Amino acid sequence: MMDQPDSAHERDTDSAVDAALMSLGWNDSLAAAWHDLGAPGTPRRVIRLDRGWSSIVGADSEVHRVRNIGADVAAGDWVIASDDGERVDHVIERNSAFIRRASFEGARAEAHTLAANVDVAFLLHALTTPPNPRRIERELVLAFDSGAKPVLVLTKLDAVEPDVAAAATAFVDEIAAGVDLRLVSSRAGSGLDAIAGYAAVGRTLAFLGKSGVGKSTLINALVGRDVQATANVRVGDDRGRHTTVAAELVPLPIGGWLIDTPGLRAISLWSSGRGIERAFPDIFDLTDQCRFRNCKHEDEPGCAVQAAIIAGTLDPRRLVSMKHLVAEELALEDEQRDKEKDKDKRHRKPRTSSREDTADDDED
Ligand SMILES: Nc1nc2c(ncn2[C@@H]2O[C@H](COP(=O)(O)OP(=O)(O)OP(=O)(O)O)[C@@H](O)[C@H]2O)c(=O)[nH]1
Ligand SMILES: [Mg+2]
Ligand SMILES: [Zn+2]
Repeated sequence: MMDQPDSAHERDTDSAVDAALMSLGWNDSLAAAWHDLGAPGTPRRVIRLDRGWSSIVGADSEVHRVRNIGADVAAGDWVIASDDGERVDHVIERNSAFIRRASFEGARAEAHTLAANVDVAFLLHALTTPPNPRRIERELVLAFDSGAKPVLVLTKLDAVEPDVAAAATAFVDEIAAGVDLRLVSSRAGSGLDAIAGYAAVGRTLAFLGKSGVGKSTLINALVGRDVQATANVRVGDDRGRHTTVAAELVPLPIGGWLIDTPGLRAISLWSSGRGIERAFPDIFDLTDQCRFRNCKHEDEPGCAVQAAIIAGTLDPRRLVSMKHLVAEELALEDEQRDKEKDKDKRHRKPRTSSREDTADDDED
């Protein structure tokens, strides 16, 4: 990591440090972002996030606990601690981040980052509950916007009849065309190799999904021992008990890391990328064939989307769902714009009589 070592010994030490960082997930783009910050301190990775605290580990493998005061930190982030080792000073620019809108009442739009610097985002759903297409679509939008590769996983294969699994697979495949889809049973140990196949030294995988879908159980099955606590779902409604309470990076025996996350009730959008477009490629492809460029796919003549619905090749619920997501995203953008305006007002210096200032105030 250091430049121009002046002895063979230092060179060896440097390459050992590099190798240790690489196995933690350090890479060229993170290194470039760190250099852009002026290469301060020692980069360490957040391997566990509790309320207000990060557990961070660096090339020396020692775990330190630091406070996150004022820093937006997520599990998987690379950070620099302050010189006194008390708190996080910098969060190095992320390669990817799975972000949702924080779901507390009354609050204005706030982002909640579930996991950062993730290469593959696994979206887990239990086969014991009929697949919820609207939720899957939302998760896909977030996953595509995160920059990670999404993979859908249907869990608890052992707990359902083969025809139930086959029907769910066909159904999900249609909602998530082109997205990898895997079936697993942590209990029977089936399908694990396919999941492990995504892992590699330095690579980070993350498990996301509702409480009780079997995220922690699958991690234990992949690791080969009980590293994460698990708990039975409620009898009757299949709901989990929110057993995992902190996002945590678990090292995999084959190399790389797996982030276990607490079960998520709601998935609200936080995005302004191309997530919706990528989660609905079928509709976006059709849109290109509509006669009018600004077609709303309602009753315009020459609408290819409505034609597909009439022909039975597109489920109308999918169009409704996509429109909801687009509306949600637009509302969120408005809210974010308002928030920025408020912030600007608060931080604005005392007014001068300069004309540019006045012009700024009048800007949208
Ligand atoms: N039959 C069967 N049950 C499973 C399987 N995987 C998980 N379960 C059960 O599902 C329940 C919930 O599993 P967890 O791994 O705790 O679920 P989680 O997704 O980590 O839940 P939270 O931590 O609450 O978000 C446990 O009782 C598991 O034994 C499976 O492959 N087959
Ligand atoms: Mg769990
Ligand atoms: Zn149209």
